[in-house]
Amino acid sequence: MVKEQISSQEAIALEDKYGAHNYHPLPVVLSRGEGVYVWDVEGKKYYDFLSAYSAVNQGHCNPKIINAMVNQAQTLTLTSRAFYNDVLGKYEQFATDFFGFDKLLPMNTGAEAVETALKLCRKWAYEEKGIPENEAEIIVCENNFHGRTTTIISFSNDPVARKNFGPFTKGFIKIEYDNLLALEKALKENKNVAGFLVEPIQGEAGVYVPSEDYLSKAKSLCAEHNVLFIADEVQTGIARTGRLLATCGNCSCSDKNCSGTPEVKPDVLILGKALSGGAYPVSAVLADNAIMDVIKPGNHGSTFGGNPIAAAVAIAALEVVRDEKLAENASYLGEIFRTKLSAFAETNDLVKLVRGKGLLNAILINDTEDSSTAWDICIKLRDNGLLAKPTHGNIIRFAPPLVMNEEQLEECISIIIKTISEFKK
Ligand code: IF1
Repeated sequence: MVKEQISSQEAIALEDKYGAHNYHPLPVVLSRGEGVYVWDVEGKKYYDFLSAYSAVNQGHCNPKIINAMVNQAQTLTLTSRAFYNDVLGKYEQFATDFFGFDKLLPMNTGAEAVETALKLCRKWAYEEKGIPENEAEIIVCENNFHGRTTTIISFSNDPVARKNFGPFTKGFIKIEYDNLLALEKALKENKNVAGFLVEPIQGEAGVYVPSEDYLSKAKSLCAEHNVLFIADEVQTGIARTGRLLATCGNCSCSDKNCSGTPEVKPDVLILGKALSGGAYPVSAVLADNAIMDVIKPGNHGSTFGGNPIAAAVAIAALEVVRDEKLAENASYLGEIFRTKLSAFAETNDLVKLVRGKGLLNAILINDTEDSSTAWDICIKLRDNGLLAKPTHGNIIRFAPPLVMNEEQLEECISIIIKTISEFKK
C-alpha cells in the first residue's frame, strides 16, 4: 500500500497515543533526508545540525552506502553466525586494516559494543592479568554517557537515566573527567583495576573537550598499571572530530599535519553510529590478538551481529569517509564554525562560550540549566530552517553531516547568529 501522507500533527498524535514516551522530540516531523538536508512532511527544508547524534556523518541517504545496502539486501540479509557468510570476513579485514587493529568483534548498537568491551576487558583481566575472578574493577568518568543498558547506567550519574532501574551492576570506580591525578590515584589505590573506559570528548555531558595531553597521559598511566585503555568512540569516531578517530590511533586519514594529540592507540576501540552512516545499526569492538583472543566460541554473540548487510554497509560507509576526506573537511569547517561563533559570543549576552573539535561543537547558553532558553532557541532555529537540540539544559550541540561544504556552513552560521541575535526570552 502506498504510504499515505499524514500531517505533522497527525504523526505526532500517533506517536503520542501508540508510542512509549521515552523521548521528548523537537516538534518537527521529518519525511526525507538527502546529504545535509532533511524535509518535514509539509515539505519544509532544513539543515540537519544533529546528524542523528553523529550517526549520519556521511550525509543522509548517502548513495554509495544505500546502494551497498540495497544490493546486499537483495542477495543475503542474515545467516546468523551459526554459518559463515561471504561478506563478514571481508569487512573484518577491511575495518581492522582501516583502524589498525588485529581483530574486530561485530555487534549492532553502541550500547551492545560497550557491553562487549566491558566483558572483553573483564575476561582479559581474569585470564591474562590474573585478577581474582569477580574482583575486576573498571574505572569510568563522572558525567559519562555510554548507553542505556542496566550495567551501563549502573555507572552513570544521570539521575534521569538511573532512577528506579536498580539494582545495579558492581565493579566500577568513578573519577572526575580530564583529571589525571584522579586517574593515577584510582590506579594506585585499587589493585584489581582491569580497564579505564573513557569518551575522548564527553558528548552528552555537553561536548567537553579534555586537555590536549589528557588522552595520551591517561593511556600511559594505564600502560604503567597494566590496565586496558578503552576508548568509546561511538560518537567521536568516524571523522566527527576532524580526525578518523578522536584518539587518533593509527589514523588513516591523509591529514598528516594533524595537530591533534600524539597517536593514542586504545587497547580496545568501540565504534557505532556513523560506522554505518546512519543507514543500519552497526557497531564494533576492535582490539589486538593479545586481548581479543580471550574470546572463545560461545562466550559472546548476537543474532544480527556481523550480518551481511551490516558488513556491506560498513565497508561502504568507511570508504566514503576515506574517499571524500571527511575528517579533513570536518577539521577545516570546524575551525571556521568555532572562530565565527566565538566572535559572535563576544558580542552577545546569550552565548557564554563555544567549544568542540571538528564538527562536534556546542554553545553554552547564558541561562540556568533548568531554563527553557536553549529549547526555545532550538524552536526558533527550526523556524529558520536549521535543526539542532539541547543536550543537558543550557547547552546546544551543533553536529552537521561531515559532507557539508563551506558555503552551506556559512549559511548555517548566519542562521544561528540571526536566530540568537533576534531571540527574546
Ligand atoms: C539516547 C548523544 C546520548 C554514545 C556513546 C555509546 C552510545 C552513545 C559515546 C550508545 C549513544 C546516543 C543515544 C541516544 C542519544 C545519543 C546521545 F550523546 F549522542 F547525544 F544519549 F548521550 N557511547 N548516544 O553517545 O549507542 O546504543 O545508542 O547505539 O539514548 O538518547 P547506542
